[in-house]
Amino acid sequence: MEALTQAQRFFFETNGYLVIEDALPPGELARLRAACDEAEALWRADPRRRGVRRPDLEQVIAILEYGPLFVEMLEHPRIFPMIRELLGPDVMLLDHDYFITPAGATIHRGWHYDENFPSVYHPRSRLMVKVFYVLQDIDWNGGGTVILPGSHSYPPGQLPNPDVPEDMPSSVRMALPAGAAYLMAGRTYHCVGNNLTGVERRLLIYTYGHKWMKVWDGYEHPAEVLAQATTPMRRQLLGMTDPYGPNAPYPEAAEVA
Ligand SMILES: O=C(O)CCC(=O)C(=O)O
Repeated sequence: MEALTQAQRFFFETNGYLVIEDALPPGELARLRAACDEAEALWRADPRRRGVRRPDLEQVIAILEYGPLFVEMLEHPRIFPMIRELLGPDVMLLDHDYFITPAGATIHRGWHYDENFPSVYHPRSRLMVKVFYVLQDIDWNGGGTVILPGSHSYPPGQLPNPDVPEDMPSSVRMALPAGAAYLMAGRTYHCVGNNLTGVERRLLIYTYGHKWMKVWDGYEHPAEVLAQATTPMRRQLLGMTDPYGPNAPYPEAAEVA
């Protein structure tokens, strides 16, 4: 059975992103928020922990290191099959973060591609897909990601970078309820929105690529995370398999000996 409906597939291929409104049921969302609160408290208590600490962005780098639930999220039963279908069976994790946009944060000329390799222009290939899990309601002015639909099929270097993110013509705002998720292609032009509310915005972000790519610098997995690779797919996702060897079967419940 295919993970994406035909309508979802067409939408993603045409627009370079896709919203899944009810990705996390209430119980799962509550567990995830509790785990994120715990991670955030640890991170705030110890400035040596890796991250970005700026008035316009707080980023807990390498969220997998903060507990097993974040590792389980790699293979989220609703979302991961969609990602695997979009990227192919050689899917691997590239980076993983917990993002907090502080209340009042404003972003200037922040539009960018995640997949910005000027010497590689293969508009019909897909190197990266990112999933954003929305942990609390995001208001219209609450700093939701601003996305330019269809920009993944433009040649790089041709799009403007307005000072106010929301001024980009034809852009859409990811103002979404808690429990939603959205997928975005690595070549889709996007920006963090201005958070004009009094509420912080919190998101979990996982970026997937292919197993012949390199895990992003700074996200190399420590032994405690690798020890949680209990299935062939997790081993592949964590970069523990031969980049050019056979792909992990999926679905696959078998434990690794
Ligand atoms: O926080 C966001 O809305 C977008 C984050 C972003 O730009 C990125 O992950 O590349």
